[in-house]
Amino acid sequence: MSINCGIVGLPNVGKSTIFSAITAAKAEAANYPFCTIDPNVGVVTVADKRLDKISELVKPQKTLPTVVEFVDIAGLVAGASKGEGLGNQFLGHIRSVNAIVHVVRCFEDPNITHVSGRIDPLDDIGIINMELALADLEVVEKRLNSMGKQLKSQDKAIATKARIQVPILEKLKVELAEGNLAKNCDLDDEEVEAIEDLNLITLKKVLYACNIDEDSITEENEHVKVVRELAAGEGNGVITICGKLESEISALESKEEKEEFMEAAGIEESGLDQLTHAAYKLLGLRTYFTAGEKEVRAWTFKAGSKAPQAAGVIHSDFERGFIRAEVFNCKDLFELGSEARVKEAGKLRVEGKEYVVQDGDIMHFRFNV
Ligand SMILES: Nc1nc2c(ncn2[C@@H]2O[C@H](COP(=O)(O)OP(=O)(O)OP(=O)(O)O)[C@@H](O)[C@H]2O)c(=O)[nH]1
Ligand SMILES: [Mg+2]
Repeated sequence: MSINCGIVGLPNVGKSTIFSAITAAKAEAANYPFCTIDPNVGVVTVADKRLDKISELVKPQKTLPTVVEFVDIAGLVAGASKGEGLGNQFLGHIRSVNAIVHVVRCFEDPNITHVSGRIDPLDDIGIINMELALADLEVVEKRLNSMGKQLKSQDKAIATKARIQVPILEKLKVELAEGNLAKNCDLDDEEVEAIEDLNLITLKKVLYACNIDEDSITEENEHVKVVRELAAGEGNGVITICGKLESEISALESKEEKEEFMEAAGIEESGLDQLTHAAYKLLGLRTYFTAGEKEVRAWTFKAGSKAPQAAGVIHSDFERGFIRAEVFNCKDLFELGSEARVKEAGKLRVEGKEYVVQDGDIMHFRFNV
């Protein structure tokens, strides 16, 4: 399971600047609304000090971190859902992502055009949410229109599914048309599952990335405070990132230079690390490791997963043919220094199908298919 995030926001708020900085891919960035006309996809690795430490101890041939994929699309404007601007054409590219990164302009700079001519994060977020809701409305209406046939289908499974979906879709249609987000429509878990295949964007969790100026790094500005309040009420996440500095940092060659630059600017965690860590937190994701002479590797799984499901992240065969897992936590490895000593100390456990995998576990799966 690798996770992916879709980046949305108004034009010219710094989406591509942040995207390029974090992926060091060459997404176009220019002071020109709508310069992103192709979806840009970038894959980044998730920094994890524990992985480095395990590698130091195990000395494998290779070390593989987990990754997060980011998709950069063109800015959305009011009316995008009715064909204004270019953004809504690209919403299709982010329908299947796990989370939305919503870039909000929280920096003042008279040289950089704002589409509404003033900096107002709540207003900006409102415009984007309205467009996302209307884009989802289109999907819901399309599905509703095709329901007549399905309700009459000879295939019982299709007819039953349609009967379950119709009332949920009707409810969503009314709410989305008013600009309400699908996740605020009081759907219970079963209802959400029943319409999962629609991939509604406004059902996804959001991470607000406030693009701030240099002065606001050490002292939070008023725009960011407003976004924080909003996000807290929604159960969404917030990070602050200075697009301008991040792009300067990404241009530096060595790790030392980057660290020096960040320290001088007062940046504690790079934009990329902030983004990936916040996304993990927002989505309830955890990391386990596999460690052998050939390869030490980090894997992403959902908190609360039992051993077979966690094994399925590596390969579906591991889940299907799961027999047992040999487990110890990386903390034990760090304390004792080697797997042999972990074993001697009786810290290596054999766990079965009901074991709930913990963050930082080092897993060895036994399976048979
Ligand atoms: N002052 C300042 N300028 C920034 C910052 N981030 C981005 N910019 C500038 O804002 C302009 C637009 O940035 P982009 O990254 O292309 O914006 P975008 O959101 O991708 O825009 P579209 O793709 O057109 O929707 C560029 O001239 C950037 O240099 C920032 O943190 N501070
Ligand atoms: Mg762009």
